[in-house]
Amino acid sequence: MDHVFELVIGDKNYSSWSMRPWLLLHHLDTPFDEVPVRLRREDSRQNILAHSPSGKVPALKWSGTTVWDTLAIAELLAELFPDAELWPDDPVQRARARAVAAEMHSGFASLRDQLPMDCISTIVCRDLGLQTAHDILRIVEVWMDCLEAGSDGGFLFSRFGIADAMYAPVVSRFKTYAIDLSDFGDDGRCAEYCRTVLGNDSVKAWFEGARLEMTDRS
Ligand SMILES: N[C@@H](CCC(=O)N[C@@H](CS)C(=O)NCC(=O)O)C(=O)O
Repeated sequence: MDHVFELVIGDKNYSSWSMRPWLLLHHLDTPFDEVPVRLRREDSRQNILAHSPSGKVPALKWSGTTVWDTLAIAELLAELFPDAELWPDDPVQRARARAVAAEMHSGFASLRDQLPMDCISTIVCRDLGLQTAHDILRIVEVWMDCLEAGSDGGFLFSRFGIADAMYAPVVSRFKTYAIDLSDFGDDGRCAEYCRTVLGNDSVKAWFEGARLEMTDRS
C-alpha cells in the first residue's frame, strides 16, 4: 500500500527533533512532503499550531491524522515498514534498542541545552558543565555497550534504525562542538560510529538541506 506522508519540520540547521523522523523517512526511500516552519520567530508557535496540536515539531500527517511526537512517529514508521527493521528483529535487541532510544527521548537535557544543534557550524565550547559532561559520559557508555554487542553493520544495532536516528543529532553536536570522545572513555568505537553516522546518505542529505537553507537566508 502506498502511503501519503507530510512531515512538518523546523529549521534543518537547528531542529534536532525534526531531523530524526526525516532521517527515517529518507532512509525508507518513501516519498513524503516536507512542510517547513521557521522556529525562533514571533509567529513560530502560531505557525506550528496550524499543523501540530502540541505546538511542537515534528508532526507527521498520515491517513487523516496527525502524529506529533518523534518517538510516536518512529513507532508508526516501524509498524508501516516492517521489512526495514527500524527496530531490530530479535526481541532482546529490540527491547534494548527501545531503551536506548527512549533514554535519548527523555534524557540528556543538559547536553541539549548547552550544546544546541547547529549542523553547519563549528563552535568552540571551552567550559562544558558538569551535567553536560555526565550526559556525554553516559552516551559514550550506551554507544560502547551497543557497539560491543556485535554491531557488525557499524550502527548501534547493526543496520541503520530508530536508535541511530535518535542519536544522529547528538553526533551532529559532537561534530559542531568538536567534542573529543576519548576524554569521556571512548576507546575509538564511538568516534568510528560518529564517522559512520556522518557518512550515512540520509544524514548527508539533511546536512545539505541545512546548508542550503542557511545559504538562502544569508
Ligand atoms: N517531545 C517532542 C519534542 C519536540 C520539540 O521540542 N520540538 C522543538 C523543535 S526541535 C519545538 O517544536 N519547539 C517549539 C518552538 O521552537 O517554537 C518530540 O519528541 O517530538
